[in-house]
Amino acid sequence: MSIIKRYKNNPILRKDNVPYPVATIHNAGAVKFNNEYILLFRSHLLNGRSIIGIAKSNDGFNFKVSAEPFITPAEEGDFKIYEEYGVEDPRITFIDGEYLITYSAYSRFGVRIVLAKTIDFKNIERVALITEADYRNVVIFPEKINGLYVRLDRPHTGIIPWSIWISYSPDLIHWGNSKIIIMPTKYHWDEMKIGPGAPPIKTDRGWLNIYHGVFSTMDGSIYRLGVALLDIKDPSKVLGVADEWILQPEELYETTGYVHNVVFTCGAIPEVDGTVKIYWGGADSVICVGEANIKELVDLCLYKSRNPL
Ligand code: BMA
Repeated sequence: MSIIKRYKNNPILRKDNVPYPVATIHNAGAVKFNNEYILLFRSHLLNGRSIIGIAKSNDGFNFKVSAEPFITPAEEGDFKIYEEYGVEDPRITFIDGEYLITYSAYSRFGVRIVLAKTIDFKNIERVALITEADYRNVVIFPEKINGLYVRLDRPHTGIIPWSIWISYSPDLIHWGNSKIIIMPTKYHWDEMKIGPGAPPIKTDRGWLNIYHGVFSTMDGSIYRLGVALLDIKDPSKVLGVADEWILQPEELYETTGYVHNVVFTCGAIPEVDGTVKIYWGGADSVICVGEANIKELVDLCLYKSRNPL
């Protein structure tokens, strides 16, 4: 049996549930806000560029998409030239009374990460571009550690294979002291590239990091999900990386769509009963949810692990 239990009514959102014209709905950041579950998701427009929409739910399974998109490319100011080709793959972290949103901004100058903030999921304020080109998959930890903000990211450069790094910041704007923490493993399900998925989840045995890994085949790439556990006080210390994936494309809505054979996560919500709801995009076309037991994910990292580097 799979370690992630797919929700019986997957996919929970399809493009037909979006009240404006889109080709896809997928890759959602997720958070609880005032007893509601919020998803910020990526949609391709009918010109192939992406925007970010918002959906709300009382139970984490049945979502309603709001009438208007939540983030569309900036039309003026400093962000405009870096968002020209679209905005993608948002992650959400609640810290210091604010919801931080990190998303990919695409332009002719490459892909950069924008940090935005909201307190009400109605208005957003763009704060800064917090990477140069080329970075993706920035997830911010939900607590400061040793007085600093901490993030995981994935540089997107000529140096391969693309790996997961950690960086620190006193103010969320200036980041440094970067270290590589997890690298793809040769001849393994994640051998081509990996990247952080959901913002890390605090457990009593470490920070749980749900990430994606990619394997290249003659039929294109396969995106799967894996897990790693990082030390609570020093998250640059990897306590374990599970050798086995936790989710792979199997259902028709994951194997067929805008990009086939993709499960990709940007958000997961831990619950008080020790489970976690993991949200993923299926085939870059639909949004799915599944539940896992946090202890089982942690055990997989600790007792069935492979080398991080
Ligand atoms: C990555 C990103 C994701 C996407 C994935 C699979 O590079 O573009 O948004 O889900 O590819 O197509």
